[in-house]
Amino acid sequence: MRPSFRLDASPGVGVGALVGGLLTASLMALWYLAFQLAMLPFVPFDLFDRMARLLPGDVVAFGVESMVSVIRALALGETSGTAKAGEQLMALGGCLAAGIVLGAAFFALWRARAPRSPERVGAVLGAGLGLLALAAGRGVSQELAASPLVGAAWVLGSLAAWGALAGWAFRRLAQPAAQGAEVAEAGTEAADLVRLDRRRFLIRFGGASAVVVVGGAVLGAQIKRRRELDMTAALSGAEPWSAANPLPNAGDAVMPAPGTRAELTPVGQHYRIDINTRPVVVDPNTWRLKIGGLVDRPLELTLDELRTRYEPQHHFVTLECISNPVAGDLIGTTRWTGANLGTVLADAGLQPSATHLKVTAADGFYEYVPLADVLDDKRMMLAYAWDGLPLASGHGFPLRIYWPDHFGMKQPKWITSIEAVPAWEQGYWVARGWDKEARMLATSVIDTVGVDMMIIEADQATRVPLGGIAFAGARGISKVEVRIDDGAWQSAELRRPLSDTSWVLWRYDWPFAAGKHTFTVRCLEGDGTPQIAAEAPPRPSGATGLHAKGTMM
Ligand SMILES: Nc1nc2c(c(=O)[nH]1)N[C@H]1C(S)=C(S)[C@@H](COP(=O)(O)O)O[C@H]1N2
Ligand SMILES: [Mo]
Repeated sequence: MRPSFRLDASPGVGVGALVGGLLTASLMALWYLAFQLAMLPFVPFDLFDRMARLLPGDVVAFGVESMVSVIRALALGETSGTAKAGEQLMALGGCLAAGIVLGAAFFALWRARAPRSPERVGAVLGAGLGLLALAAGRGVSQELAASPLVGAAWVLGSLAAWGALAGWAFRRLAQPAAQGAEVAEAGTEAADLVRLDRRRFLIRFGGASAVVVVGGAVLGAQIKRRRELDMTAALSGAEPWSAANPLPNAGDAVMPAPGTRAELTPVGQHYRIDINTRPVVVDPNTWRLKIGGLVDRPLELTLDELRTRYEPQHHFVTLECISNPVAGDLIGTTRWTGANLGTVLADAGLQPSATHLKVTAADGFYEYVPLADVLDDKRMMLAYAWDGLPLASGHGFPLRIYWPDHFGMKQPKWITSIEAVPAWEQGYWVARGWDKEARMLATSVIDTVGVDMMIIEADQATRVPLGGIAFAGARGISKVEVRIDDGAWQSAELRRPLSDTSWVLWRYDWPFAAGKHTFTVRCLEGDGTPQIAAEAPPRPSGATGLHAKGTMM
């Protein structure tokens, strides 16, 4: 095919990279706007989420651990929220980088091949990328509010337009307007004109991109803000349970040392860990819990049916992520409400050959739960409320499972189906190298050494209150001990816990002694088993080691 412009005038790969970058930034802004407007797929996050599922467990664990270490080392704030922001930045940066590389590659291709219509070739290649993006987004994409067809058309069309625009820019740069390509060979002055024309074009191109990027981002953010305000307004009538009710241990004589964390974690401050760059959005109108497999009567339950057919049960639960470092913030306590899992299963009629439940979630996450535990432990529930309010989308709306004594990785959020199966298999994180059992480990933490907060004068001695938490899953805490420097272990006072599966607040009034000190804490489980003092990293079975805090006084 004869090129319609001169090869030696063709723009280079550097210009291609620039054009690719500008177009990609614009496209991401439009994707963002469309996501906020109509829940159309946001391709950068979909690609990132797919990658997180495909990469080997070691690589993902290394990435997560590095991120948690950096966040803690630089004190960047609350771990899980910062980590999510980090993931989102990586997704956006990766997408932009891909756009730059693709722009360069397209220009290199067109320089070598010089098609008659780079626009058409670009559109076809872009649509090809769209197909890849769609394939990658399957099962992780959040296009739940829009019809899948509309979502697919949007991804294909927008990427085809991306390619066509890259092609158009290539032609426009290869074939400068006005004086045209002929002058390009006619001496320096003319070549200068070409260069000038190119520069003008690129400046206008960059300007237009900047307008699209800023416009898309600002509009998208405004829509998001308005929606959040609407949501707050809709919820404003609904108070959390804790706003109107005292905690069951309110009268306990042991008061937390000032500076100890809240005994009940405000839901908005509860850590959030999952395999998604943004909370999964489930449409409650179409959502059903499907119960099938080895049962006599497969069930499909709506959220209302789960709420009304079964007597709600409540339990104060401390949830912890297996990735939580010693004294980390990936742990929280709230009041869970749900339907008893055993009762719901009885309605479906379990067959004798069933030994496990495969619990699957809307994001493709899944876990296997032994039926023996379900039938034994009446606390197991299908939870739909935290602190009296429907689960937040980040915490699993509409439904999540509660399985006492097990780390969060065993407890799917956004549940869509429960299947009774005849054998155990590896769940999502087990298949990626984490502990098979993932039993919560005993841990104790010093939250506060209340030096400047409160000094108790009693028996002529000055006492400084120390306090924090101790937790051992569903196994309870029988003792917490504190050591000052290399001294003897001293018993702390224990506040009555909120439940048999919540953390315990402890307090120790330290007889003040001036100087620099190191405080260490340890606990014993309900049956006297000591907390593991040897240090181990979170992977693969959860962190162990004693928490120590140094202070200068
Ligand atoms: N569907 C789904 N459920 C999930 C996860 C997930 O990635 N997807 N992550 C699990 C992990 S690792 C933890 S620690 C808990 C965290 O629950 P939270 O975010 O409500 O604190 O959710 C669990 N349930
Ligand atoms: Mo986790």
